[in-house]
Amino acid sequence: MNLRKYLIMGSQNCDRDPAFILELAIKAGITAFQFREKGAGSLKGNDKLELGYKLRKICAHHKIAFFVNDDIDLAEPLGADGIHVGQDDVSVEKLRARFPKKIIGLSVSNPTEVSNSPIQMANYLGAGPIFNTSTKPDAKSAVGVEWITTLRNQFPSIPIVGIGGITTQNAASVINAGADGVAVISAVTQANDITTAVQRL
Ligand code: TZP
Ligand code: MG
Repeated sequence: MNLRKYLIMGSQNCDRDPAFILELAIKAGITAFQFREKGAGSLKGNDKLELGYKLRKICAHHKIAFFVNDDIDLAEPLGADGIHVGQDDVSVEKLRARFPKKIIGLSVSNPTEVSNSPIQMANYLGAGPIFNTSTKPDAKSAVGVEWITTLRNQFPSIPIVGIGGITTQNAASVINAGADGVAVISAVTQANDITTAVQRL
C-alpha cells in the first residue's frame, strides 16, 4: 500500500473524462486512488457502478490500490482493495467484520473523534481538512498541519494521509509535519496540466 500521492475523485469533480484524468495522473505518479462518486452532480445506480468499474480496471492495470468511499455495497462488485469511511459512515468494527482482508481508511478531524474511534483497527488515517477546501461543502473547518503532528506523536506507526485544500504549494508542509502522503481532489482534477501537477506534488 503506497499512499504517498493519493488521488480522490468522482465524475462530479471532473470537467474532463474521469478515465482520462485518472490515466494521466497515474502515469505521472499517483500511487493510490479513491472512487468518491458523491454529492451534487454525482452519478447514481448503474451509471455509478459502471464508472467505478472502468476506473477500477485502470488502477488494476497500473497496479495501484483502488479504494471506494463510504459506499460499502460497491466494494465487493468493484473488487476494491480498500474502503475509506468517515465518522458518520458505517463503523470500522462492522466494516472489519464484513471485510476481514480489505484495507480500511478512517477520517479523523479532532481528538474527540480519535477517542471515539477504534484507531488500531484501521489500516490508515485520513487527517483533515488540513487547509480550507471548497471541494467538500460540508467539510469541517481547517485544522492545520499541527493535526498531523499530533496524530503522528500519538500513533507513531499507523500510516497518515493529509486531506483538504492540499496543493502543489503546501503539500511539502503536510509531509514535513509527519504525514506519509497527501490526498487531493482539485489539485489534480482541476489542474490545466495534470502531469506537472502530480509531479510537483
Ligand atoms: N474530506 C475532507 S476535505 C475533502 C474531503 C473529501 C475534500 C478535499 O478536496 P480538495 O479539492 O483536495 O481540497
Ligand atoms: Mg464518508
